[in-house]
Amino acid sequence: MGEKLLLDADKSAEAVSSRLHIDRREFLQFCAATAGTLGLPAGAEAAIAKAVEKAKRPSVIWLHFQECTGCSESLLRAEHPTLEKLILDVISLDYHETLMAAAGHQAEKARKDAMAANKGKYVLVVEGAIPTKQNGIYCKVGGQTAVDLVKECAADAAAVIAIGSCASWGGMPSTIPSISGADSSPTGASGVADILGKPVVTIPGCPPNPYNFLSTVVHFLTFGKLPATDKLGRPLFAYGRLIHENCERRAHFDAGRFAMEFGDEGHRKGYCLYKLGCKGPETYANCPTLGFGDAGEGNWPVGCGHPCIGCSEKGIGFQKPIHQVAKMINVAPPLQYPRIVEEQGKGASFAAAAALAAIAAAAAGGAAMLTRNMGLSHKAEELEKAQEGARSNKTEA
Ligand code: FSX
Ligand code: SF4
Ligand code: F3S
Repeated sequence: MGEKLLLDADKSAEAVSSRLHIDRREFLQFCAATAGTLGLPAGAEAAIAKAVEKAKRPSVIWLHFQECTGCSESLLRAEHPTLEKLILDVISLDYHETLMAAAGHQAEKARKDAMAANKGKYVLVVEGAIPTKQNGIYCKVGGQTAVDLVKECAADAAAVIAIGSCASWGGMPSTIPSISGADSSPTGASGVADILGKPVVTIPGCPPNPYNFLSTVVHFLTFGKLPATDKLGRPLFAYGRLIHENCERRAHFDAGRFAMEFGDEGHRKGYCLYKLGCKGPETYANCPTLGFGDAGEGNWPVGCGHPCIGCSEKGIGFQKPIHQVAKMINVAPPLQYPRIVEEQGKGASFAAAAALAAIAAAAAGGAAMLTRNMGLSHKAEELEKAQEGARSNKTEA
């Protein structure tokens, strides 16, 4: 960052830290992390710091429909104090059924007042799916159906954000029961875009990563518009890549080392979970790079040893059986990884193995390489054992 930008960021941090009672350094770290998550160039943290300092807190109306409130919980339960402070102080949360003190008519009045006072300027956040069957009677708030409420609140909103898979595309409540003749969920649970008939920004995940929501809001504050999205309304900074592309177990996948059962040797050694039904190869999300709950790297489903169930992906999460293997889409073999069959420091050198893997992958072509590796779990282990044996024979000799 240039000296002027550094100074600017520092000034903003000073102001924000006294306003929100958070540590200056922590705030600057937050700005840098958000800029990184958004994929912004160096120096953007200064713009973010300034926006948080100066921007008038936008009014936010937050609706809850068919859901478990996990989206709100994940925002509020994050370990990092900055998160809850920022989310509650940077925006003006004027209506949120589970967080507001008001109830009944008072709460409804707060929503209507905020909407009238900020007409055309407020942000509407929707959490939960919207039931459509039988005129939407399965979810009512203050006597109004979810369908009517979301339409009313969206009419004068500056932006609509669907948080969580339920609001994005129906999520768990939209699961079609496996009974003959069923072609929709019992309540006809739908996503916000389907109800409004226009695209909205979606932050899918069950629950979604709170930092993806926060970064979207910060983008709105800093640039006055929502971030670029794909055709499903998902911000590209968070959902532009497959989980499989950034997974820390990817080297095992490429080397054909898979956990075959929960608790087997491969599982305990942290091998790839593809054969246990991991949906990372067909799920777009930044879970491996962001992690969850501020608990450090590796704290995400696959990092903890559970296959990704594709909770953020329409047609995969809650729909495709957990044990079913993923469809391989858009897989590029990572040239930067070494084969992991050889141990580092023994046999082939790390760099040599990496070079060999790169040449082999490039020569064989991604698809061929992947197909070849797919059944290698056991062969790789046999090969490893044979090499281990050869090495110990050599040492003994
Ligand atoms: Fe729950 Fe939210 Fe899942 Fe849905 O997150 S965590 S059921 S996405 O709407 O509350
Ligand atoms: Fe990671 Fe799953 Fe891909 Fe294996 S299949 S590399 S565990 S995302
Ligand atoms: Fe969900 Fe898979 Fe991420 S299960 S949280 S999309 S790793």
